[in-house]
Amino acid sequence: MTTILSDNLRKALKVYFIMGSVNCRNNKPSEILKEAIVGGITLFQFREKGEGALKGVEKNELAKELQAICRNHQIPFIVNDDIELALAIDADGVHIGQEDESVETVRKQIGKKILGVSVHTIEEAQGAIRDGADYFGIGPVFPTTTKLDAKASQGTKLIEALRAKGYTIPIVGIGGITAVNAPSVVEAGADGVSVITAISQADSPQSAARDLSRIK
Ligand code: IFP
Ligand code: MG
Repeated sequence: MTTILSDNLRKALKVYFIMGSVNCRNNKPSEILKEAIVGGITLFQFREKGEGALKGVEKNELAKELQAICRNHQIPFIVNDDIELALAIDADGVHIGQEDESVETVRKQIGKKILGVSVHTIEEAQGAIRDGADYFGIGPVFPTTTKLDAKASQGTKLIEALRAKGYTIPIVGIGGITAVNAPSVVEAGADGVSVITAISQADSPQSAARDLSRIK
C-alpha cells in the first residue's frame, strides 16, 4: 500500500474507473484495464459484484492480477466492499456504501488506507466525515444501467449543497456519467467522475478514458 494525501487523492479522483469481470463484454478485464490506463484513468476500483461475479479464490486471483497492472502504472487500487480482500492483498483502499460495515469499523480495520464512502444525504456525509471517510462517492448523478444502488438519479444537488456548506472533502460523482455530461459534475464541485460502463463497454476503452481525462 502507498499512503496518499488528501490533495493527491483529489487529483486521483479525476477519472475513477470501476470494474469487475461482470462489466466486461470481452471477458478480458485485464485488457480493458490496461487500455483504460493508457487512456488516462487516475484511479481504479475493483468491484466484483452482480450476477456471475467471481467468488473465493477466483475473485482473489483476478484482484491480484488487476492490482499488479495498477501498480505497474502507479494507479492506486481500491477494493469495493470486501475489507478482508483489501487487507489480504494490501490494496490502497476500500470503498463502502451505507449498507456495508460502518465507516468507523472499517476505518479501524484498514488504518491509513484510503476509505471511500457512498453518501446520499447531508446527514450521511456529516457522519462519514466524523467517522473517518477520505472521499465521497455521490450518485447516481444521472440514470444508470449498472445497478450501483436502487435510488433514482439525483443530479448534482448534493454535491452543490456540500460545497455550499463549505465541505472540502474530495468528492467523485457516479452514475450515468459520460464525457458529454461529465463537465457538469465537475462544475457542481466534484473533483472527478467515476464510471463503469462508459469505459468498460466502450468500443475503445482507451478512447473513452481519454475523452474523460480531457475534461478540465
Ligand atoms: N461510488 C463509488 C465511487 N463507488 C461505488 N462502488 C459506489 C459509489 C457504489 F466512485 F468510488 F465513489
Ligand atoms: Mg457496497
